Amino acid sequence: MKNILVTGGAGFIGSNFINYILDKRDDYFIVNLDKLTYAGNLENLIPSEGKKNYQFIRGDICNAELIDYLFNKYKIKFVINFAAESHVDRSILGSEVFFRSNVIGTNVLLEAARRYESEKFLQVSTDEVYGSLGTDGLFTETTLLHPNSPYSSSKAGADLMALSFHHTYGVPVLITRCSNNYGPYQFPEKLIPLMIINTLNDKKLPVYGDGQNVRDWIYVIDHNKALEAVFEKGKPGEVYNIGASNEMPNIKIVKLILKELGKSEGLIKYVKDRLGHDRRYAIDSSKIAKELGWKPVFEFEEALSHTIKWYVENKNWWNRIISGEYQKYYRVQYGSR
Ligand code: NAD
Ligand code: TDX
Repeated sequence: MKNILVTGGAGFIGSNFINYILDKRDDYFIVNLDKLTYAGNLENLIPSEGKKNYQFIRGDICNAELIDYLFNKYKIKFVINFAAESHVDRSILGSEVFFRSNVIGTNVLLEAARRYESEKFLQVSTDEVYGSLGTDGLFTETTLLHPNSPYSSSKAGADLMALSFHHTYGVPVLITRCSNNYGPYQFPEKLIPLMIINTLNDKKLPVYGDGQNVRDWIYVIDHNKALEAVFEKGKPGEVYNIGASNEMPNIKIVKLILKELGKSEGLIKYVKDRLGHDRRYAIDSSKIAKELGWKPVFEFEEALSHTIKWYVENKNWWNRIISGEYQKYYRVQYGSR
């Protein structure tokens, strides 16, 4: 049995990961530690609830005493760190919590991993640490770090801290840098769920700037399978890029969503651009393909259509977010909507 501390497992990618992995493996015992910030939602984990190899704990990764207690109590030997403040616009509105959770929190986990001689520490990072690309070229694992937002700089800081723990203390750190994810359970502040829900509610679709910023999209289950491959077969001290070679300008995605839901492009509203908005991300994931045999399997338009269907069928999930107790968080929005 592998006793694994998964942090941030009530968020979008972490909950998809736990549901996916526990469905498949009974040799993992997962302790899911999540602070349940606005982005954490235990409803995401209903498929895993009650499993004997799953335990949820509410708490903060910055709480060193709690982390020590959990490593001790559950004999933790493995860590997968998803926990983070993850939204770029929020980091522009206020960066402190990003530094706290993303940098200090990762440091607290690394210190525990060092003391308890962890066998693996997987840091879930992002392609945004590389900064922005021009019209051509791809991010590789050796691209220099050039983070541009408070969010991406906090993630880059965490990556560097993790690599230093590998170099200095020999903590078996693995780092993954993935491109933009989409799929079920994504909090509707991010582009795709926000546009789907606004379309369903006949609300305007706020497209930043000229809509030509490019992101490289990957379905969340492809990301999770890549994380599984890195966790099982990755080489400590290495960085692995993860992406599905699916570059797309934002406006094209917005139009695809409108078409799928049979609504007019009249709903599109171009709004003030994001400050410091990165122009283009695109990932070269040939290293993980070559060394670990992972490749994405989901085709974009089909998986997007499946995602739209999920939001259509799970109105209660997002209605509780956009109305009621979560509304004050949902409304913390950047720019003019
Ligand atoms: P999310 O915002 O949906 O979820 C983050 C989770 O972390 C939430 O459940 C929240 O409650 C928890 N959390 C936040 N601060 C915490 C703290 N101090 N202690 C404990 N729990 C805390 O984020 P996501 O989109 O699922 O992203 C997960 C990870 O993947 C992040 O590290 C993010 O940087 C990275 N990532 C995301 C994407 C993407 O497209 N969403 C792409 C690449 C990498
Ligand atoms: O209302 C919007 N209008 C708009 O045009 C929103 C929310 C976004 N956008 C644009 C900004 C970006 O170019 O869409 C693109 C995607 O935006 P987000 O969904 O906010 O994602 P991004 O900023 O690219 O960051 C995401 O991918 C990398 C995640 O939030 C990060 O956690 C991850 O590391």
